Amino acid sequence: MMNLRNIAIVAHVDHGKTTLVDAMLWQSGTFRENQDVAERVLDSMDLEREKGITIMAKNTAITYGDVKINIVDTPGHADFGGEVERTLRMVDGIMLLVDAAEGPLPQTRFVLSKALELGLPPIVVINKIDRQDARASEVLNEVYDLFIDLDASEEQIEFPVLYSVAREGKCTRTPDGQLTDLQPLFEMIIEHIPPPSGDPDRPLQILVTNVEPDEYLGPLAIGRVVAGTIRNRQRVTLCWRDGSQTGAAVTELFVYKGLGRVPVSSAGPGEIIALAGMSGIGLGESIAGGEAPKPLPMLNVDEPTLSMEFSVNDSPFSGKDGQYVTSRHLRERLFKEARHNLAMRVEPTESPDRFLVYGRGELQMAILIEQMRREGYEFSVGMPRVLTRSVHGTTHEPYELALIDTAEEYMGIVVQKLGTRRGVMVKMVNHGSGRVRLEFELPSRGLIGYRTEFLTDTKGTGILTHLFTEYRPWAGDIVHRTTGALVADRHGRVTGYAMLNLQARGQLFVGPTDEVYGGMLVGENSRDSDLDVNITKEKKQTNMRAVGSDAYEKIVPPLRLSLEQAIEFIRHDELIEVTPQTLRLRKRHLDQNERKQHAARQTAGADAEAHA
Ligand SMILES: Nc1nc2c(ncn2[C@@H]2O[C@H](COP(=O)(O)OP(=O)(O)OP(=O)(O)O)[C@@H](O)[C@H]2O)c(=O)[nH]1
Ligand SMILES: [Mg+2]
Repeated sequence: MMNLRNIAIVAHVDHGKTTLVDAMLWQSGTFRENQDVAERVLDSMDLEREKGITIMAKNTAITYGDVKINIVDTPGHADFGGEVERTLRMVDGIMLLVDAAEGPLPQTRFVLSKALELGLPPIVVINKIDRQDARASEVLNEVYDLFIDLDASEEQIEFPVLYSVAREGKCTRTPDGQLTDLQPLFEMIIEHIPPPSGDPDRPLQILVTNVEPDEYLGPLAIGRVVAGTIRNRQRVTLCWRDGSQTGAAVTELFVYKGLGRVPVSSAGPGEIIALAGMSGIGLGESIAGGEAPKPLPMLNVDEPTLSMEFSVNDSPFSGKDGQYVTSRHLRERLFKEARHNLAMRVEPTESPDRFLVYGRGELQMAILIEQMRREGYEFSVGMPRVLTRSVHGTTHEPYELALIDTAEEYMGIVVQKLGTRRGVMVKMVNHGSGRVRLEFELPSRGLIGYRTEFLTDTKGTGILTHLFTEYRPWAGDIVHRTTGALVADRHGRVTGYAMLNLQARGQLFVGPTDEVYGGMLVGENSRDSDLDVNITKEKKQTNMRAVGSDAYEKIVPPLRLSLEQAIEFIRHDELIEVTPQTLRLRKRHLDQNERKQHAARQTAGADAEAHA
């Protein structure tokens, strides 16, 4: 059997995983000396490159000496925790990266707890020791504390440690030792991560942990050979989630090499493979062989904590620039997503035009929305709602641990704002550097819509991360947005004249000549109630000379909300209209009278949803 190691690289967001994988690829001779390779090459999706974050876990493989190392790069953002959970089932150990200044953060804790549960041995890499504010030794102690906190076994706590500057592809075994290339890291992996076990002669068992589209071959099932040997052209049994089994034939068999896949004729236990011909098989299901095919335990990941309504776009501008606009299109696309993404679930509603999408967080939802609009879909989405549970007759809701890093001067406003959102401060650390680290426990509800406010309050310098912890009794009302909206009362084009008159009322979201419709949100009202306005008003011809053209220079530039900002802004009676070209905010009920009737029926607990 080939000398093999399977390892996942895990960490909190931005601690340098993808950068370290870059360096490992270069130093294992995957690229030619003068090859032109993008930085963070594994972040290959458009949205990943734009946002500078990893969204999907990805496989790559390198060879060091005569050992092949399969490496899985994972996302660090909490919303994509589902990706990490399934990834861990492919590997025999982890590289836990921790930023030498930031130390362990919520997602470090989450991924480590999942790895420890599976009994995976860790290698700890303290990265970014080149940072001015690096405090490697202290951070190592925090990592030990975290292991103890998570009830790690004796063996797990005796992890080997490396210190690195991933960006330069360098590391050292001691905090102030001489930096060398990554040889110590490769050696550590080979020494400390066990080779996969498994009998090549036993009946075949493969756990499907990913499905990737391929233009020519159709969907490829990616997974790990847990037992037995898979051969190209072989007949196998697909073991479905509902317990049923069907036959299929392997039409192509690949293993990973560098950034790509190479065809092979067979692969043994421990290999991470891609298979064509396994039509329809989904994440968490398995592929088996032999006379009496035996499925592997189904893969499950943590439950979603929030939901968002996706509906057909029924605005007057519907169908103007989207390619896919019907409820059938929406339905197929959403159900496809749920099949490929274990941390997401889709449910139909009583209306064929509306679906509930369940997920882990606002960013995860925003990424799905952004992907869909790029693919040509047009639809509406509502405000995120948390999922409540009934425990012995009382309503429970999800709680988060929120970690905040901010300059001391903004601490007051942060504490005050989170207080009104039912946050309780449980820890405060002052590193004496002018920055403080605060920990809050609060309902997930309290964080919905907070990020934008937080960034404004801390002048863009604060860091906010959070992690779902547990369900607790309902905390009571939380005020989401205290301001009302400026709502267009008719269809037409926005005029500069109308904007000049309206801008004293609040921040406008639209600019001159934008087309609006009745019921569309054109701005934020500075008062707490909605105000219907005519933003298409033309100036009377007779006054033409009274206002010179320079008056239009007084128009305050509109605030064009980003998708994330829009998601945070809308209330339960509002929607975001998403099309490939534009984002518009609107009232759910466009008609003024209908809106008034519904407003009367609103209930206090409208930001939650009952969940059995
Ligand atoms: N100073 C310093 N910066 C680094 C180092 N390694 C990575 N970075 C920077 O840290 C940022 C984040 O790096 P990534 O590799 O994208 O981090 P990641 O852990 O893959 O992030 P996610 O996948 O989104 O969780 C980038 O701007 C890197 O250039 C390092 O050793 N030192
Ligand atoms: Mg990354």
